[in-house]
Amino acid sequence: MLRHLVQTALNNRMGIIMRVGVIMGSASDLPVMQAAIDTLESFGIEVDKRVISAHRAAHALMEWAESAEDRGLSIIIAGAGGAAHLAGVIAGLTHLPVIGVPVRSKTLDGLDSLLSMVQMPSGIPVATVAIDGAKNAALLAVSILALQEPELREKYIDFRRQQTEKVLATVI
Ligand code: AIR
Repeated sequence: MLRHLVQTALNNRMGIIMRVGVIMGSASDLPVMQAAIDTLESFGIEVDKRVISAHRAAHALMEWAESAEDRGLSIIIAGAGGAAHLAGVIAGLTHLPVIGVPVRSKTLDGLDSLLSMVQMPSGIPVATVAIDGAKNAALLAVSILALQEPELREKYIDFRRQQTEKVLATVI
């Protein structure tokens, strides 16, 4: 937490404000979506967190998505379960990149979430990750932002290197 605050303060001092929106359809999605929040924050990225249901609060969602760029967001990560239209609706309302996280559902184990999110019609993309793949959603956002930010690029490459080293150091 402290590391994140220091990193964000440093970024802000350097005029670099990287802000990603993490939105979910219900507070019940938070245990899954927390991995996206934690991962983004570990890279010093500011997170704008919200719970807005595409079905229960459609008008509020429209307002949130349409003002996303003006509020400084550059990428949106949207997690929802069941009839998971959240990411697709947001993608239809903004030109910002949208990454969808299908959240595992009780009845169909998340297959419903996955299919309703991944099967977008041509012209409106949602980059859908695996069921409950919130961490990968954040890493994808980091790698996109890293294209423009050399320091973030170094950090991301370092993260990948450490991960590889850890795998290769595994003794069985
Ligand atoms: N949901 C909420 N509004 C529209 C959808 N698809 C999803 C939430 C959550 C699931 O419904 O994203 O994954 C169950 O929500 P709740 O609030 O009943 O726990």
